Amino acid sequence: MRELEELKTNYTRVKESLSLCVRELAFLITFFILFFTLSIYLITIGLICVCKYVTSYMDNHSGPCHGKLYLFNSDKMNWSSSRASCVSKGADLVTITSQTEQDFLVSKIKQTQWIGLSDLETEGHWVWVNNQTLNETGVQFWFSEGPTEPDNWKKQDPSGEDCASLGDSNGNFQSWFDASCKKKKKFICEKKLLSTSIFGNN
Ligand SMILES: [Ca+2]
Ligand SMILES: [Ca+2]
Repeated sequence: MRELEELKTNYTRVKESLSLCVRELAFLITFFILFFTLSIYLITIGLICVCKYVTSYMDNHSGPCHGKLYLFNSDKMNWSSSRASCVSKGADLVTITSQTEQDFLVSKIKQTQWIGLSDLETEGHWVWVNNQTLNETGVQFWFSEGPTEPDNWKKQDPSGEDCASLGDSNGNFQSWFDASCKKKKKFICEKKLLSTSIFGNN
């Protein structure tokens, strides 16, 4: 009889210990599930932030894979100040030397932008900032629907229009327009990363 009582007591103790173990195990599992979920959440948030940063960087600096680094500036300046701003960044206003490059830039803009082309020195003789002429690059994308460009329009600025922009204020982003160099526009800088690019060596 006494042995039976001892057995019962031991059974009760073992049962209580087991119950305690199960509770502790449940607590640990819950803790690990929460820890795991929180970790996944933080990693996901981290990846989203990195992706957003990379996407934003690529939008503003598109082209490193093409051997040219482009910077689309949101400030509006006249043509000379735009160029000076590019130069201060170790770059210059963009030169467009192929259909591929033209298409790429057109796909990136939503407003008219200064490009590195002007006839400031000799009226009608358009020269890129790297001194190349349009004959030398072999491509030009002046607006040709309706009144063609360049037209050196003098109604707004009596000195005419001696600086080129990609796109105009009417949403024609596919073409080049000559405009008064005094106008304030956004602008595209370009910096060469490699000696050769898919857009050519120009
Ligand atoms: Ca002109
Ligand atoms: Ca014009």
